[in-house]
Amino acid sequence: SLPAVDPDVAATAADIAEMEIRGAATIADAAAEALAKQAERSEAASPKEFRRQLRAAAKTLYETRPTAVSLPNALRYVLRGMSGETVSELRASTIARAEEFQVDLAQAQSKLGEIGSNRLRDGDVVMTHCHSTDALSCLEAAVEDGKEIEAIVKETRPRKQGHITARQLRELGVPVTLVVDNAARRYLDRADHVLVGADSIAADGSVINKVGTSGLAVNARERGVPVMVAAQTIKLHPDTMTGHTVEIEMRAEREVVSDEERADIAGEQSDDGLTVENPAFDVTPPRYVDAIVTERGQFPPESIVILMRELFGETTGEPWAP
Ligand code: RUB
Repeated sequence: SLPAVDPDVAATAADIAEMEIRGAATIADAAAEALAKQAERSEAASPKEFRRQLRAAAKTLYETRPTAVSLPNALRYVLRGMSGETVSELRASTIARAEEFQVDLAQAQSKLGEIGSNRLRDGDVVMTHCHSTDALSCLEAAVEDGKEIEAIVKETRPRKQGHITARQLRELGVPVTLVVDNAARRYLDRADHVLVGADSIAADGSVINKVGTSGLAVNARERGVPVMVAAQTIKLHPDTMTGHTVEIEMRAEREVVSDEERADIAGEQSDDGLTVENPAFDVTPPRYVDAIVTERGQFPPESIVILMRELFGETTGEPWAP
């Protein structure tokens, strides 16, 4: 069994599980920082003990939410950079590697933003779903280039991440129309692009993102509105190259109905026959996606596997595997 983790690591894990820390890139950043904290605080007496502690921290962070591959990709990146013969060398290399990861993540996001902004023209209207820092980076770069952009922001039930998107777009000076999810198809008439992020991208180019993305993409295709996915390469899911499918997180029913509402729906009946399901993500097939924008350039979804092989070709196993 693995040793206990630093309280700060446990707190970060709890924040990810409860979505105080959320969104694939932000989760990855927090996970790298937590590993650095574990390294910094470690009082391990031997290199072996130090490695065991770091593996335990990685496992605790990994077990929070299953869908965003940026999390295991971040853990793997940091743990693979752990090197040295002594505890102090291991500590220093882990901390440096985590920092490098965080710097690269921020740089990749701004590079991706510049690339993605090339798809947006002056006067364009963009429809968003959920809250994606990668997607916002594209909008921010377009605004910085002096383009006038308007946004139609889907509320995104049940957690209303659309409110975060709306607030950040207003901070950029972008006019925002906030709509309930059910109004999306109606408002697609006014949109020049659908722009979303991703939690994972599979080898066949499928995009795993906030539930509702797939329906939005199908409707957008029907209306002729191009769908753009902003996703750093850390969102590429290496296991899908060998046929693994991405696990879709099922969250608590209380996010959808309160205990009171549930009792009200059940009425006189026993509530055994009432099921409330709350999948947090869904899968958009590649044929509904026009472009995946990464920090390495834009790709049609069907060709993303080439980039994936180049970047993750030899990646296998769990992030904390020795
Ligand atoms: C967040 C979500 C975001 C992606 C991309 O879901 O689906 O679109 O994580 O975000 P949740 P980013 O709110 O359940 O975490 O571009 O910031 O990585």
